[in-house]
Amino acid sequence: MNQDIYIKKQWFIKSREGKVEDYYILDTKELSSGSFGKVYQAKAKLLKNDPMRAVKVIPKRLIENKDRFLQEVEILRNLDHPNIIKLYETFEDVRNIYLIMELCTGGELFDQIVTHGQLSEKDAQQVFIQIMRAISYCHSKGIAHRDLKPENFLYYDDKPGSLLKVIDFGLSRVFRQSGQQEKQIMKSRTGSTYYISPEVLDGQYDELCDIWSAGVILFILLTGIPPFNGNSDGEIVKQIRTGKLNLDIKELQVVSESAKDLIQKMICKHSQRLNSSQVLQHEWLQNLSQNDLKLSLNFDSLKQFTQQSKLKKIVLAQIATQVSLNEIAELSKLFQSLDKDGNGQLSFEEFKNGFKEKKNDLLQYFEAIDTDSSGSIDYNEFIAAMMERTFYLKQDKLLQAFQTFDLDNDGKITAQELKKVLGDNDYYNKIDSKFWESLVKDGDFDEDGKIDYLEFVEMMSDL
Ligand code: PIT
Repeated sequence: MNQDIYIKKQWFIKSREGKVEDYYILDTKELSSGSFGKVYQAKAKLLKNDPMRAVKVIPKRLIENKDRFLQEVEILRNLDHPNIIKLYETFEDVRNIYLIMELCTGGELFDQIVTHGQLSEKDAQQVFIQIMRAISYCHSKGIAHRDLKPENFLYYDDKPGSLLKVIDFGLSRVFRQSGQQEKQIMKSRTGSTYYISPEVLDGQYDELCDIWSAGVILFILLTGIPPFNGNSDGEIVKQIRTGKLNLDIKELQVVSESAKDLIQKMICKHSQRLNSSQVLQHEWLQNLSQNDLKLSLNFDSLKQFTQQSKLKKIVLAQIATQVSLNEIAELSKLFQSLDKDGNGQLSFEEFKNGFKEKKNDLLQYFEAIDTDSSGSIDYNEFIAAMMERTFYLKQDKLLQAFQTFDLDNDGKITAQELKKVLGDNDYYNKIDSKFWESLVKDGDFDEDGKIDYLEFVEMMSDL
């Protein structure tokens, strides 16, 4: 089996310099005006099947430190989890930076709470486990959100059981508030004071501040009221600083001891607080009927994937970065049901459980899917390996993929272009030019040293 390709999905989430209007039609109506910039619904001109996207338009004048900002966007590019908003690509023009993202149409968790007052314990569990999975995944990557609140969780659509997605990742700290100095940021949006941990108020914190905020969200999910309240931000802050959590309220009388125990272990002194994997292992989240979908991994797709040429695997990884949840709903559910500890990555053990029967050589297949050799299978790697042929062979998918690699738009992919798309990193910088030429050979059937679109389609369909 080929071990010598190495793929990171963020290489395919491009920053483009072309005009955003050439690729997307932006709606005039705002979806939301979040912190720093407005979000619009948009339609991708090139995509047929699932063209709707959300576009966040960020005026450059609000960006205080461009490098820092781009670093944060890099983080978003890097994140790969079903409960985190997906970034497809970015654009930049003279005035703005545009983040092209997955479109969520199901509304904010905040609105659900406002409409229902409080949730049943069962519903709260379903919501909360998704929140914790997203947090746990981020913390495992060394990233803290720092501004968790119900406004920052969106439902993907309005079907029952819809996925919840975190938005606004870490971007908030790199912005200048119009007319204000930093530090105000956490308090600047209505309501966000409720969720701030005492350490953040003191200005010295780590990722456990997210656990505190999540604890406050859990409290609100179960009771409909915030644990620390007051008539002004100042009063709320005072309450938070006392650190006294009152669980002796009538709204909590019907709530299980187990849930209250968890809240207490999240909203507490930093030194006593659970970390995200401990929260996921807490008994309140254990008896969740993992509605085991009775799905299992399709061994044939897997086998097919591992036998593909290197270039074809690379292209499949690119296509996987651009699909939307609608198109791979079943695969996404399968991934989540296999991911027992909910950290968003499949270990070999978890992967093995996905097969009905015992299979030989599974470790080899596992390693072939793990194209960044991280030792576990990421969400995007999983999708790339398990996508159906009939799906990735759709015209618009192939054309979009081709254009990602055909950088100069001349209708041909060359070794230099492949190097440009993949090669700007430590791994490939060390590799000599023969490698890029060998990649081109995977699809260059007329041996002219380039891959044109027909050859590309031929390669992808194994004709
Ligand atoms: C949607 C729908 C919507 C808002 C968003 C996405 C916003 C996403 C977002 C906002 C950020 C950020 C990352 C993602 O940093 O109403 O599909 O500020």
